[in-house]
Parts: sequence; C-alpha cells; structure tokens
Amino acid sequence: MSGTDEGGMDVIATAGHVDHGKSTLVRALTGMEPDRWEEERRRGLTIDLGFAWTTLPSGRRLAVVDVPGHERFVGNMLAGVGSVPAALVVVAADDGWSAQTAEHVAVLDALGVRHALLAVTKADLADARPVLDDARERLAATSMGAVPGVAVSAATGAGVPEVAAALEAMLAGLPAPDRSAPVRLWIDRAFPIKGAGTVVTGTLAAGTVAPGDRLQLGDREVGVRGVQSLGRPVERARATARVALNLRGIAVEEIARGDALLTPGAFRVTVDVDVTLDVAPDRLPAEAVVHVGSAAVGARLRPLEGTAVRLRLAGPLPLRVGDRLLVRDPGARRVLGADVRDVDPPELRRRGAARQRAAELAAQPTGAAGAAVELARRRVVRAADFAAMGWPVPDGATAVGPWLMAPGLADQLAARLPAVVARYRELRPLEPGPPVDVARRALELPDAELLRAVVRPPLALREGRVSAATAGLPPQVQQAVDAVRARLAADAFAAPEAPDLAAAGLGPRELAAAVRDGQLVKIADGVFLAPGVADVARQRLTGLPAPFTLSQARSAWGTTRRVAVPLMEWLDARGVTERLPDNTRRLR
Ligand SMILES: Nc1nc2c(ncn2[C@@H]2O[C@H](COP(=O)(O)OP(=O)(O)OP(=O)(O)O)[C@@H](O)[C@H]2O)c(=O)[nH]1
Ligand SMILES: [Mg+2]
Repeated sequence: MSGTDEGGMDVIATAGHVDHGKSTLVRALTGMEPDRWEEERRRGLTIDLGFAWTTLPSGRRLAVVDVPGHERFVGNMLAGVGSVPAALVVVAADDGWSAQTAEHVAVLDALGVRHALLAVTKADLADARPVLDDARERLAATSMGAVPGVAVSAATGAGVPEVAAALEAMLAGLPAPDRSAPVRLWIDRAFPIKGAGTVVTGTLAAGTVAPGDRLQLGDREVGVRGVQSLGRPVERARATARVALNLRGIAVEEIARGDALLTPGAFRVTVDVDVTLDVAPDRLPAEAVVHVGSAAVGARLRPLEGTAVRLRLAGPLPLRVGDRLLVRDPGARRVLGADVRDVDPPELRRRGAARQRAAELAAQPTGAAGAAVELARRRVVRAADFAAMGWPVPDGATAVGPWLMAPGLADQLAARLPAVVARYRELRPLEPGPPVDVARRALELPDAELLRAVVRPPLALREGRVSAATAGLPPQVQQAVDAVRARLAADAFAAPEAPDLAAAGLGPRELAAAVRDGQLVKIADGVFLAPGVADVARQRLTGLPAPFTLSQARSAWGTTRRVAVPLMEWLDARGVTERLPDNTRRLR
C-alpha cells in the first residue's frame, strides 16, 4: 500500500532536456516552486535538485524530485533519480527529443527504472502529436517499455489534470516498498537549522525511520532527533517517502550528498565489487564514475570476461548484492547499467582466475538460488554478514549460533570427523578424543561452536573434546586401573600410594585418562578412589553420633589421614557433610 499512510507517499523524479518545462510542469501540478535558489529563478534554469509535493485527486500523496536538464548538472540529476522508482519524462512539443532527453532516458534505462509517464509540454506552441509518437517509440526500447503519454501546456493549463490522472494510474502500478527492510537513506541535502542542528534529506526507498532511531553514518552512529516529511513532523516515515531527518551528534560539515544513513549492522561497506553489465560493451574505459543512490564515486574497471567486470571503488560504499549501479564514462557521455553480484569478491591471483570468476558469475543465478551457490562457495559465513551482503538465507542452510553453513556441509564434515578422532587417538590413546579446537582446525571451521552441527553419535562433545563413545583406555593402562579398582572394591578407602601407582604404570596422564573415562575419582593430588565412594563414605558415617570429628570419621572409614583429610573436604565440597565452626562435621 502506498499513498495515505503516515509518511507514506510516492516519489518520482522528472527527466528531460534543459528548458523543456520540467519545473514549470511540477509547479502546475503541485503549486510549489521547485527551483529553490534565487539564482535558479533569476536565470530560469534549474541547477540543483528541487522538491515539491501535492495530494492527487484520489488522495494519494506525491512528492516530485525535480532535476536540472542542463548537461553541466547531470551529476545533480543522477543524485535525484538514484532512489526513485518512477519518472516523469518531459519533452517539449516545439523542440522534440533532444540531447539531454536522450542522456536522461539512458540514465533511467541504465538504472532499470520500469515506470514512467511521458509529458509533452508546450503543447500551446506546437503540435504535440508527432513528438508524443516519436518519444513513446524511443522509450519503448528502454526499461520503461510502453509508456503512456500526455500533451500538456503549463501556459494554458490544458492537459494538467490529465497529467495528474495519468500519474495516478502509473503510481497504482508501482510495486509496494519493503517497509521492514533496513534503512539505507542516500543523503541528497544536508543543511543546518538554527536551534535544531543538522538536517539531512533524502528519498527513503525502503524501511522506516522514526525519532529516537540510531543510524550509522560512516564509522559513527548518529541519533535521529526528529523526522519531517513533506514539511511536517511525523511520528515515523515509511518508504516510499521524502524525508528530512534532524540528526543529533553531527555537524553539517561532516555530511555530504552521497553519504548514506544506514540501519546499524545491516550493511557492510566495500570498495571491491563484482558486477555484470546489461550488455558486453566493445570497449570499457579503465576508469569511470559509479552512481548509486545519491552517491558518485570514481572506480577502476577490470573486465573479467563477457559482461562481468570487477570494480575497485575510490571510496567505500554500502552496497548489497542485487543493487543496481550506473557506471558512467564522463568522457564518452556513456552510461552502463550494472547489477551488483558480489560485494566481497575473491582475489584474482592465479592465471585464468578472472575468466573463471566470470564463468562463475555467468552460471550463478540471482536471488535465493544464487544464495545457495554463494554459500556453497563460502562454506561458512556469519549469518549477519551474509544478510548484509544482500543474500537471503538459502534453503537447506544450517544455522549454528551466529553462523550459517552451506547446505550439505554439516553432513559432509560429520562424515569426516570419525577419522579425525581416530587419528588423534592413535597418537594419544589416553585421551578420549581431540580438543574441540583441534577438531575445528582439522575441519577448517572458523569457530568450535560449529562442531555442534557436526558431532553425531557415537561421537559426543564432552568436556571440551570430541570424544569417541567407546573411548576406553589402552589395554595395559586398563589392566592397571582394573587392579586398583579391584583393591578399592575390597576396601573403598584404600587409595594406593603414589609409588604403587607409579609401579603399576599409572602416571599422571594415565590417571587423568582413567578419571576422564569415569573409572576413578580424583579426591586430591595422588588420592584416587572408585566412583561411588561418596555413597559408601556417607553410609559409614551414619553410624556415628552427630556431630563427629575427623578422627572418628577416619576410624569409621578405616583409613589413614592421607586419605581421610582430603576425602572429608571433598565430601564437604559436595554437600555430603557439613563442616561446623568447631571443625566437627555432621551429615547434611
Ligand atoms: N508556452 C509555454 N511555455 C512553457 C511551458 N512550460 C514551460 N514553459 C516555459 O519554458 C521555459 C523553461 O521552463 P522550465 O520549467 O524552467 O524548464 P525546465 O525543464 O525546468 O528547465 P531546466 O530545469 O533548466 O532543465 C520557461 O520560460 C517556461 O515558462 C508551456 O507549456 N508552454
Ligand atoms: Mg527546471
């Protein structure tokens, strides 16, 4: 739904040759003066972007970005049309299709603008019919296709209501903007307001902005103090809309046309971009200017092959896969439309890498299917990063914490993991399996958290390791442990002395392995008992009067102080016994 929503409206831009009557028509439609500067009014020439708005007869609100036609100001024109979904193409009946008509229409075509209305102005001065026919025929060959045309005279007013009606019809066919999308507001003006600080304006093509929002500008965050739309404060502005934001914490000198205000974290900036052009040109300039939104940034072009080109931008831009760029060769006055295909492209080092990359891009579908291919190429990405690049989550991707794994990758790695564990245990038979970081590196994963999706029975994630379920101990160690356990079965508190353990081949590593495997319990350094000793110990203590002394407990257990002292503390720590202020204990 566009139109009457709070802050909601349609936004279009004018296009056409100098003096063909764009501003005059905007004035006739809106009753507002689009030429903001005194110099513009004096010279009767639009220099910079103008803004006007009106409520159409149906109640639909329309904002118009009025662009200059003069060839010297085509940069300003580009900043004005970069975020609008539709155009009002103006051609004068007494002059016909002209140089900047062609240039502006080429720009709209390169931007992929699909919706337009043709107005043939100055119909009071010449027969509009031939110009309507000629212009419609030329427009039919562009992204705008079959465009309705209206003859109009701002001098007599004839045709103005028809232009308004035709605009309504065109606007009804515009796709609904995505109002839940993150904000990327390309700034077209920034100015100070006394007492209010810095104000920026732009065309909000997607998303929603409200006072109190925080937005990213370069590497800082700014607060939105107030939002205005069409000259009035609003509680929120929803796309599509012309908006003016009063910003907190930034001086006007720190902002320029072409900067973008972004939903924090939702975009990443880049200087390297792989694009595909609409057509493979005969020759490409080595350098060009890239236009997107209201931004214009120099770029070096590296043709890969066919329509695929790598751009190296002179400054970073917040670009996403699926963005439409305009690549302009100012010398040749030529514009090319380009689709952003990758904002984090792989380096091209090897011979033939450029050709291979071009082949990859040619084979890669766009949209969700392309996202699956992309994720397969990257294996594992941070989900937020992937989204910020402009990719949707492909079907079959595995989400693990903040990560996204390519479809099928988890299964593939799960199949490899048993061999990794087996190899590790061959080298370190006393350990149940590799520490998670060893497994992570073996599987070339960026984060051990991803092992959750890869460790499957009989393997298990236990105590920071990928453990084999049937870990067990090497036979000799097992034998020695069995002997100790037999002895403890006969006398639960007869912990073997260190020399006995050593003589049986049970050093610290072997004992640690037996503890990890659940075969022994470590009470203190050098004191090992059987699992279940807590129950036996408690059982024996029930026969004592409460409270009892350490010495009484020692006799009840029939052991030495070497075992009784740490065992008592171990039981205290586990809440089996309670230590009283006078050092006696009672059972809990
Ligand atoms: N007779 C007649 N004159 C018109 C009409 N529309 C515009 N004009 C005149 O044409 C001249 C140029 O009009 P603008 O509206 O400034 O033209 P523009 O396309 O905005 O020009 P730039 O912004 O400089 O590209 C002005 O003197 C207008 O009064 C019309 O329908 N009939
Ligand atoms: Mg004008």
